[in-house]
Order: sequence, then structure tokens, then C-alpha cells
Amino acid sequence: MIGIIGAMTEEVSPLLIRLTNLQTHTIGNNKYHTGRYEGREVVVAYSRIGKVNAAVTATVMQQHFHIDKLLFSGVAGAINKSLKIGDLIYAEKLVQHDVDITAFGHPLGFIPETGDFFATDPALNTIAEETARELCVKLGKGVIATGDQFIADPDHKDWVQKRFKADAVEMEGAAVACVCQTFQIPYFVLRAISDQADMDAGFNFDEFLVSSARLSADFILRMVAKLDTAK
Ligand code: OS5
Repeated sequence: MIGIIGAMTEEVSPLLIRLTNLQTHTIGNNKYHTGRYEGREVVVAYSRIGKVNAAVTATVMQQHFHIDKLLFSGVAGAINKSLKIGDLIYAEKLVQHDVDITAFGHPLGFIPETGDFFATDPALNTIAEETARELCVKLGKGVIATGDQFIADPDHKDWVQKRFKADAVEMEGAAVACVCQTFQIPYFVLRAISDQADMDAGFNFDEFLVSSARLSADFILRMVAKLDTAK
């Protein structure tokens, strides 16, 4: 079973409309949709916004649905100047930019017995690169920084870039990564740019959420069709 998470309903609805054999399971206050895509069994859910919600959803997928891979699909704010609205980027590494226990001598983002940077699965990343080549789509890769903040400020954006060498920012990826690290589940995080995390971010996000979320979802489904999980 392949798990696919988005944070918002707009990020998962383009996935759900393409599934067959849809069944809905309510666990806690969230809905988990099982179904099939190209012969693969999937479970899809939107977590709601932020790290805690994303961690709950990823954990439920592991405990309840016994997923063997987890893919995240959604939108992000661009930090790297080369990323434009609609561009795709996958995470090679994720970090929590809002973790700060530097008072104890730890680097920003670091948690003892957890670490700071979470590395995504190389095999899934290779499948993403193959998918991009087949579709002739530009696919960026790099560091995605996660925190419980919608970044809409050039100074804050620069700080995240300098501290973590981040390419994009969002609010769920590193939480999913942390859960997957805990349970040893291979994971992949894809984001399509919806805004530049600057003063216009709120407006741009509202304008481009749906279109960018669809670009990410379409790419994720092309990847699902290439995964070797056939049950
Ligand atoms: O999930 C949150 C993170 N997403 C990625 C992202 C991002 N993260 C940080 N900084 C940026 N500049 C980013 N750009 C893209 C997007 C999402 C951001 S939080 C959006 C909240 C929008 C909203 N608030 N209320 N509603 C929508 C209405 C509503 C009503 C009922 C149910 C759900 C929503």
C-alpha cells in the first residue's frame, strides 16, 4: 500500500478524482481514502495544515494501513531565486526551520536522538528523475525547510535560506519525514511552487494553490504508476 498525503483538500482532490475502487475510512477527525491507481493500492488523505497534523496523518497511515512507501504532494513557497511559480521541486533533505534549542548548544533545527536534516529515499528520488525525463518536465531538487509558519516576509525568507541553505519552504514535509524515519518507511516529498514566500505570498498562494497543486498531483500519479508495489 502506497500512502499519499497532501496538507489541504486542494492538494489531494486532483489525486482522488483519478482513483478507482474508492473507499473512505474515518479515523479521528480525518478521512483516509483507499483506492487503486494503475494496479497499485493507495491510501490518500489531506492532513490539514502544519507539522502536528501531518505527523498524525503519516502515523495513522503507518499504523492502520501498513503503508510501505509515503509520498507527499503539495505546494511550497520558493526560497531559491531560480524557482518560479509552477516549478516542481523534490526534497533531497528536509529540516524543521522552527526548532530552536540552541540554548543547550545544539544547532538550529537539531533535536537529540532525532537529528536535523532528514534525507529522502534515493530510490524514489531516482524514479522522480526518470519520470521528469519521460515527461520532459523540469524538476528541481534540494533542501525543503518546514515550520509552522506561512512565510510571507523577505527577511524571514533570507534567514531560512542562510541558516539552512533551503530552496523552498512549507509546513508539513519534515514532520512526515520524521515519522517515516521513526518507522523506517521510504518517503518522497514533492512540491510545486505557489508563491515566493515574500510580501505577495498570500495573494500568490490564493491565486496559484489549485493550479500548482494539480501539477504536483499529476507528477505524483505518474510516479505511482512506476512503483513496483503491485498490491
Ligand atoms: O499547508 C500550508 C503550507 N503550504 C505550503 C506553502 C507554504 N508554507 C510556508 N510558507 C509559504 N510561503 C508557503 N507557500 C506554500 C501551504 C499552506 C499554507 S497555510 C494556508 C492557509 C489558507 C487558509 N486558511 N483558511 N483557509 C484557507 C480557509 C479554510 C476553511 C475551511 C477549511 C480549510 C481552509
